[in-house]
Amino acid sequence: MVRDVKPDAPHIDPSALRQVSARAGLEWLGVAPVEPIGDGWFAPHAAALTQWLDAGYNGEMTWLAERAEERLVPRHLMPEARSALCFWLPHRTPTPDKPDGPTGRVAAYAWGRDYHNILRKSLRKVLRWLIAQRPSIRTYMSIDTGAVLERAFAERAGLGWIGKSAMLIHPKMGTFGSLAVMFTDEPFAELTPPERHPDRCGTCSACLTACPTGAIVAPGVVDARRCISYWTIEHRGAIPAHVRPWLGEHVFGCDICQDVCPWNRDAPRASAERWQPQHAWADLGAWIRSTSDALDASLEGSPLRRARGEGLRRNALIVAANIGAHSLRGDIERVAASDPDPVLRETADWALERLDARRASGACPPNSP
Ligand code: B12
Ligand code: SF4
Ligand code: SF4
Repeated sequence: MVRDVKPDAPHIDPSALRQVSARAGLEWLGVAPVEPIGDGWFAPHAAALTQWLDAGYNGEMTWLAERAEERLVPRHLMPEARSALCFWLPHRTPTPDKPDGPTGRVAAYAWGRDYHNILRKSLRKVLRWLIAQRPSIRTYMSIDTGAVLERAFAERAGLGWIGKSAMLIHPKMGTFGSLAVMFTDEPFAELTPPERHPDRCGTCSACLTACPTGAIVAPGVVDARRCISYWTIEHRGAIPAHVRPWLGEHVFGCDICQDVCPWNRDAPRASAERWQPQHAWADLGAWIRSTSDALDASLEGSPLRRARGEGLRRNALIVAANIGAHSLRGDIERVAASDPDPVLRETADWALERLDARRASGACPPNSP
């Protein structure tokens, strides 16, 4: 039985909620209804998740399957949930110039401070205000890591549509934004648009064509096992040899399907002041020479830490080989000879072989970096 808002509860003013969320630094707020048993508008999203998991597209991200029940039926996560407040935080700043020397490309969401922390702070401000309006209010917050299909709610809340790249596309802000969802037991029906946002991909298929690994296996469906983002961020341990060349120069994440999207062409950039893009380009040599623990510690407060020090150094070794960074040969040899981590030693051996092969094939001129 669905519980209604308590009769003694004062009604929360929806326009005031909008202002509060804007003051908390959240660029857009939309509200989606949470269906009683995860059906209604949510049903095709639930079906898409089931098919996706059945196909094994989650790779080794077993945590997605383990909490599938809550993703599929949001009220299993929070039985009293009536609405999902969906927030959008743009994160793309102007691209800093590529520095000299061997560098790896980092996905835009990780150029500055960890968006999880920024969103958490902002959402807490909204939550404090909600509690002041109705002390009995119940909420559940998901900032990326909750068992919530965030894009599905954001789409229903009118923030945009899910494009063929599987990205949520905001008509003004494009795709370079992070999402957060807060379930509440307040209906906020006034803020819910009557329908989902129309799909505006039209005949475009630029993302499908541009994805270098064919990871977008159908419109809106990404096979993580082919996605550079998965291998460089989520995968632990050795990256299989056949996958290593796929990384190209991508040392953490991948933005190719977003970079080619026409909806990003005129999208406003987030303020560099707020985001301070410090990690757009990774100094491969510095990462390879560092110890894994020291690298990890130096990245406090950055989303790069998700891959851990050893994962970042593994990626750096692969990218160094992919781009033919011969100047790093000595550093790579030191990892191959004496790094305590067997995965890194093996990856370094592979990198040295690949550098040799590139030079032998004439792919790298003698004076390459
Ligand atoms: C697991 C995960 C990944 C995995 C798997 C990617 C994937 N497509 O699922 C990997 C590691 C590969 C990944 C990569 C990236 N991710 Co990610 N990821 C997630 C996470 C944690 C869960 C996503 C999930 O549940 N996937 C399961 C599949 C089934 O869901 P889905 O891909 O969203 O598919 C939906 C639609 O496509 C739709 N759909 C598909 N077919 C059909 C058919 C019909 C009829 C309908 C109605 C719907 C439909 O239904 C699905 C469910 O809604 C979310 C955070 C969250 N809690 O939601 C972030 C999230 C989706 N990622 C995000 C980002 C930024 C990225 C990257 C851009 C990072 C980067 N630069 O490297 C890439 C982009 C890759 C891509 N093109 O999707 C953002 C997306 C923001 C946005 N604007 O959309 C999120 C929301 C994190 C956040 N809080 O901001 N990610
Ligand atoms: S993030 Fe890169 S590898 Fe993954 S789907 Fe997009 S273009 Fe393909
Ligand atoms: S690149 Fe084209 S097809 Fe892909 S998401 Fe953007 S508009 Fe849609």
